Amino acid sequence: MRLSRYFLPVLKETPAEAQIVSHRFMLRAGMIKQASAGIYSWLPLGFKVLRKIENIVHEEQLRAGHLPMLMPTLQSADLWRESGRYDDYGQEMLRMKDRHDRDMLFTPTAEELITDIFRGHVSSYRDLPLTMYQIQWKFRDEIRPRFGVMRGREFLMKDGYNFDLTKEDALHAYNRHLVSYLRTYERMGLQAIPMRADSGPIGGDDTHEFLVLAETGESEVFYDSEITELKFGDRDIDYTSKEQCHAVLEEFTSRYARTDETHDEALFNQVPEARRRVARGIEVGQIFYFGTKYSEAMGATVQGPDGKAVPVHMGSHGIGVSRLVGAIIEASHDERGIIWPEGVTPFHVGIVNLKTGDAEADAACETLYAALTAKGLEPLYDDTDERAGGKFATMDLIGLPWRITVGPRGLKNGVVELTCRRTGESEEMSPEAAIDRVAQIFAPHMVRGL
Ligand code: P5A
Repeated sequence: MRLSRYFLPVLKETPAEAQIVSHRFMLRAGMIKQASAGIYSWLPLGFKVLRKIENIVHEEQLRAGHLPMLMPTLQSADLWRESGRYDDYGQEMLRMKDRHDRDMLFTPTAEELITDIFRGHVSSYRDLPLTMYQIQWKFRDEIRPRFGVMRGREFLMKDGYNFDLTKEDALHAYNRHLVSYLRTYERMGLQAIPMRADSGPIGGDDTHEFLVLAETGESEVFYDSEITELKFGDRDIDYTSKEQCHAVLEEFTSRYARTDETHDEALFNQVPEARRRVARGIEVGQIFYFGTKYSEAMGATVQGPDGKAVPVHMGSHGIGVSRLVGAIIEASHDERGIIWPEGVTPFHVGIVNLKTGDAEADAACETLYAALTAKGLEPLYDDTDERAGGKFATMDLIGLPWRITVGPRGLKNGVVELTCRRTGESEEMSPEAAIDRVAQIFAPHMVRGL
């Protein structure tokens, strides 16, 4: 992409309404624009990051064997009356009527709708196990929408639902989600810690939230510092293996880690004092096992091996896709702007032309741009006639992890400069060497087509 052709409405001033750093940088970098309280338009740069996050989520869900699908944002109230949640949800639910005076709602989550699909089509245990998921917009009329996309009213969620014959199988689905989530967050450059949590309006006893530690997080968390030393790494996990998935759950949940809702001071005090941590975190996902709560209320049964009808065991599993954009920025920035992890960066590398209009510099930039693009990389080429300082400030603000600087002086010696946004370190090299280096850096982070 050429910056002269792009829509990047960068703000010089810090917007007064933004209280936390991610919200400030998202507004300043022209990623989002508020449409009304807690509701945002995603401008091209922000939308690109959102799509990258979605793609990683899809890849990891497919790897775990889950089936992608899509359900509507508007639902009939009738299903929610069946489950008993129509009244429970209270003012968080946005309700409306259609022209026939029928009660409708904007989906805050989709347990009812998926259970209705299931009961309409599945009647035998032979069709189990089954896990389907979607990435779809949700609406919760939060009392206090704040911090930009972190607590929106409209937000993008990955929500997955598993259907199993037995509790044991459903717990395997739970563990499988835990493993796939660890890998998902890690690919986004995040450490998200599973913590025992409260199930709230979704229901059930078994639930973990995934928290990214950050001072600006909304949740207070209590944990054993040993948990932060665990790395998921590039493990070759067989998702169909109950033992392997269970072993990962054991490893990542055996130390004390709880949100304030489930915190137990006496248990916490058994952790050696030097390892006890009280901090704040951003909830980027939550997994639930709730057994037969919805299947019993809504008559979702299958015929078991003995011919008897039994309600299916279920769970649901969510990732805060739009919230993740903010969470990643909270975890990765400096005073000048965002520092995107390689896995989610909107463009892989910035090209800064120090002297737009200089024939040699222009030609070198064009060659770099074409060669990077041919390798499947996405460069953002600043071909504007802004002065060099302004170009660097914009690149730093929007957070591309790598920058290639091209100027007449370097070109005389046959070199360009490759700069790492995170460390600030620069190295001179030939344009060809810079292209190869960038291609090499991103090789493990190229999101394959779906
Ligand atoms: C699990 C999937 C559920 O709704 N039903 C379907 C279950 N879980 S949850 O924890 O309530 O939400 C899942 C994730 O969505 C994000 N989230 C939000 N993001 C931005 N703004 C909000 N107002 C908001 N509310 C929830 C969180 O990351 C949460 O973990």
